[in-house]
Amino acid sequence: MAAERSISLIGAGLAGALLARLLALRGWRVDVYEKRGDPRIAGYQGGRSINLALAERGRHPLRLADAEAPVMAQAVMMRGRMVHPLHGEVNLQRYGRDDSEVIWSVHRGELNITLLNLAEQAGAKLHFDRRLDRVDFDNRIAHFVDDRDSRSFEIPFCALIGSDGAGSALRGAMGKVLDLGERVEFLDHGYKELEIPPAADGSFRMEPNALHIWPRGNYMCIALPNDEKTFTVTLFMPNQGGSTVENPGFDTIRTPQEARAFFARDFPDTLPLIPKLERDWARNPASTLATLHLERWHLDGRALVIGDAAHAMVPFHGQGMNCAFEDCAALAEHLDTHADLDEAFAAFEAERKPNARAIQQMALENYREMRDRVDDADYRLQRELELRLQQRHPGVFVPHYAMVSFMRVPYSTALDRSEIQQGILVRATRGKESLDQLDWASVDADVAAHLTPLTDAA
Ligand code: FAD
Ligand code: 8RB
Repeated sequence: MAAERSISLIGAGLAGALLARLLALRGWRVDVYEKRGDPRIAGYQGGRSINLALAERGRHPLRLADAEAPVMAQAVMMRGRMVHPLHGEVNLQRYGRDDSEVIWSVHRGELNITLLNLAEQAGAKLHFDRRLDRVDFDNRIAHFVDDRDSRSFEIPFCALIGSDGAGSALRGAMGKVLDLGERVEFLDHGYKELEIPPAADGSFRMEPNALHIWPRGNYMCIALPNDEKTFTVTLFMPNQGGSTVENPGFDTIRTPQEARAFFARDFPDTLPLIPKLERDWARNPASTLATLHLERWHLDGRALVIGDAAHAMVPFHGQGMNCAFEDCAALAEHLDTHADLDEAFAAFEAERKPNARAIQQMALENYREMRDRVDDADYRLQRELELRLQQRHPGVFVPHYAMVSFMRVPYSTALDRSEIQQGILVRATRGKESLDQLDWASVDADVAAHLTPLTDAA
């Protein structure tokens, strides 16, 4: 039945555009409704950090959609963390063993446009300036508003998929007819973005092939390269500081001038790189960070949420988009293999919910690591041991970062194994200052006792 293979997506962001492409390629009739104007005409109105880290998990769904090559054409390689200590030398901590184990910085606006064009080429119909307002699930009618003139539209649907981001309107509508078990966990830290423009000669002002980190204990800055030779700097710190200058918060830095003084003290090497610090500080608001937990992702076969709409997470593993892209590939697969939508949505939820949970937890944990641990001696010894154990036990001991960023093992598997491995690393290095002091026979025995070979989703 033709109408059965018809689906309406809410939101033409990263997940919506990719899913539209995947489903249209598989012969579905796809309509996508996006509240904003067409970014290909209007100019990109993102208002968000313009670069994102793309890892293997995100690249694979792009490959399935024949979208990898145009995306990678504008990507900048990031080989590792470039750590900027307050005192001491800048140093690169590689993410992987060689240049095949890296992550990539991609421009959000360009990525979105590339995917929209490919979705359209595959036959998906894109409808811009259509904001989902409310849904009559009984009669299967969705109500949209054009925010330019407040006109409203009633559009019938077979099934709705909410790829409308963390503030999902579809999730809101579903919540009115079904208890979704929604819980938002706010982090008491926020973020603010600043820009490093190109140098006078048009080149990058720092090493481009790295993700820069300025760890400062309870807060940090990071910077990702853009292909137009700029960097986006993001400052993460508590929303509320303490009473002393040692505990800054967004509330204790009250003016752009105080922001400059703060950077001069804590991030002195960035000051000459951010010429418009005061302007950026005043212009870009401090934004909040949160994890969204949702017990139920679908309303029988009528509606489903994916991506940030289902499981928004804090940014510290750079996996929000990568996870959303994995969702798209998984959903396309389930829609192909299940005869009815209710079953397909339920199978998708069962597969993805534990994995979303796992990456949400790992993302929270990576904040402490980035801001506070990367500079510690015991941490560095554990990383050194991790690499040695990877060589001694290939395919058995696989570093945490590699499982998350270079492989496609389910996030829940990565989390379980990382917890076991962390135990091994801690037991082996306790009281030790160098790997020379290790009792390798007992470390190997610990590995053999707790880990089995890891099989990647090939
Ligand atoms: P979105 O990409 O947010 O798309 C939602 C779309 O729905 C938007 O186009 C929106 O306009 C539209 N919409 C919203 N409401 C409605 C409505 N009522 N009706 C119609 N349309 C609507 N992830 C990574 O993997 N790596 C990174 O390095 C990374 N960096 C990030 C940096 C920043 C500053 C931010 C904010 C996020 C970052 N993320 C990163 C996370 C990533 O952006 C998200 O996880 C990803 O965009 C989720 O995709 P999505 O399609 O679910 O939502
Ligand atoms: N959302 C990233 C990593 C892990 C890096 C590492 C971390 C900014 C908002 Cl904070 C962050 C990572 O462990 O060495 N990979 O990719 C991206 C990150 O922040 C992005 C740019 C970001 N995401 C709201 C702000």
